[in-house]
Amino acid sequence: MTIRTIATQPIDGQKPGTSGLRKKTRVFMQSHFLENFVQATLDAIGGAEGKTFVLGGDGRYFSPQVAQVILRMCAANGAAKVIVGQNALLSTPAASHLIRLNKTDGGFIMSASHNPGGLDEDFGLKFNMANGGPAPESVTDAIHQATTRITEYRVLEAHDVDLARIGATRLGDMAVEVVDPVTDYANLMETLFDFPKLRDMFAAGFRMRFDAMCAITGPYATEILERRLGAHEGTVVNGTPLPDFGGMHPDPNPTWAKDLMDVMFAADGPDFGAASDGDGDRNMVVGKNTYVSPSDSLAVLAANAYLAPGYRGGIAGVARSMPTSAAADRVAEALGVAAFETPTGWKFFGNLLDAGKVTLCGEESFGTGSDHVREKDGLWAVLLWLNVLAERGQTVAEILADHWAQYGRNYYSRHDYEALPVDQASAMVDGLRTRLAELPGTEAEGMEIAAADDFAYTDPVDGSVSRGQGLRVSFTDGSRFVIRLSGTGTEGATLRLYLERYVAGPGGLDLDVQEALAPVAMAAERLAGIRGTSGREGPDVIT
Ligand code: VG1
Ligand code: CO
Repeated sequence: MTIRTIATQPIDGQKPGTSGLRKKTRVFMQSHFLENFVQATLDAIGGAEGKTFVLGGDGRYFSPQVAQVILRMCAANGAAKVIVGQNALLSTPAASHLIRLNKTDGGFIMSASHNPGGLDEDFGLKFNMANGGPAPESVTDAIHQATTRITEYRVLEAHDVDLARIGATRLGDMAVEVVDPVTDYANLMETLFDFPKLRDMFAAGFRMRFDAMCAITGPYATEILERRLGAHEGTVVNGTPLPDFGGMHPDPNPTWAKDLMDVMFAADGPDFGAASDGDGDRNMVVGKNTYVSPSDSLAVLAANAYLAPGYRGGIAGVARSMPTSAAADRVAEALGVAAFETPTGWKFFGNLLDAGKVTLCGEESFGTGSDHVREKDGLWAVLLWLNVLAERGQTVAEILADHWAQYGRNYYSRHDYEALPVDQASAMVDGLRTRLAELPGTEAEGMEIAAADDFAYTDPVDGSVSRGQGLRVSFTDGSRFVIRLSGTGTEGATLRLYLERYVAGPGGLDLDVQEALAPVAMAAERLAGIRGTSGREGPDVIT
């Protein structure tokens, strides 16, 4: 087998966003596009010589071809070994676990996560480090730099590796090990949660619906919920991963997982419902007639984690992304543990987790996780909820009500304005940014502005600084809104408006969420003019 060195030129637009490089699939299919990015990644991490990597993804369209290219390029760049999920499948948390379990040098995850898949939809590629977590900004910046200077890439001329067959094989001088994508992950879950207790709960008639949205968690959820925990066959729906996710948008929120919402709010709905996203790192949790906002979910899990065997000793601290509600902070305060506020994106949690400063992390975007891996983990969150339900013997609604009675309630919602013209969206954000300094002390919708800034984060572990992470405006009554542009979209710009209002209780804990937040939304409109400028009547997606 010959190693070929192919001459190439830099291709524009290879800057990784919030979570890896995401583009329209056809863009990834352009000549040299994928190869340039893979070579730039390998160069940016100091080469592949002698290294071991993990490879897998959510099975979306184009993944089988991409997996073969990555294998051939790793071989040509001198890698010692690549561990691949069977059929190139691995959920993002399972990939993170395999990287750590096998003490590898990192891994490639082929996914655009919650973005739709298919020839006319999205593809994505992300590199994770030896700790199992997404490459930090220093590395993604280095990758981007390398893409702007690239002149050649190396690839082995070889036949495709048979990724359907589990076992060891070789590609040139490189070892390839094809592994079952589910087993190691499922075993990890057994160490964290009380499986016998959960089995008893299901045996006693507890009913659940898990919507895998035709994405990667299907096989994981089927193995864990139905086989290992004895939930009824059919508990997992849309359980077969499809290259185009069956035409669905694999984003677990009330809009895109509407089927699940309908079932959970029907008269004879199950006790518990959940959904996860394309690559299995997100979760939506729903009780009978009860939607749990991701910010509340993080807070409830932080308060109750000690009920699960893996967290019996308590948690070291909690971290949340800046736009996530402060509900988790109140729990941290009550527990006497540290609370951290990071920029959006899981890569910012890695250092805190590695340093043992936090045990639980979460984002308002349906992401929750712990120090068991270095990614958010959809099924993990579902299992922790199940463990809490089993221990407390309460419904989801009762647990939420108790939580708010104890800590007060952070009403929370995110309004997304999608596919805006890029210039228009940037102008709105820039316009507000230039006025931030003059806002404190002024009023909007009868509320006084207490503070306004552009969030910057100094990593407490390595001192690195990340600026421009979202505009936040807070009011003297504790309400606030945040505005930032999405870093995962592939078309136009998506503007996210995050709204929050705190009510201490005991009264006012059962308001309609959008009504409770209406004044904050109006203040945001007054200051940022999103509807006025875009001409939109309202957000495209409300979560
Ligand atoms: C979004 C979410 C963010 C999340 C990221 C990746 O980013 O807001 O919280 O970490 O997606 O999630 P953005 O830049 O579009 O707001 V996943 O599950 O799509 O990898
Ligand atoms: Co995801």
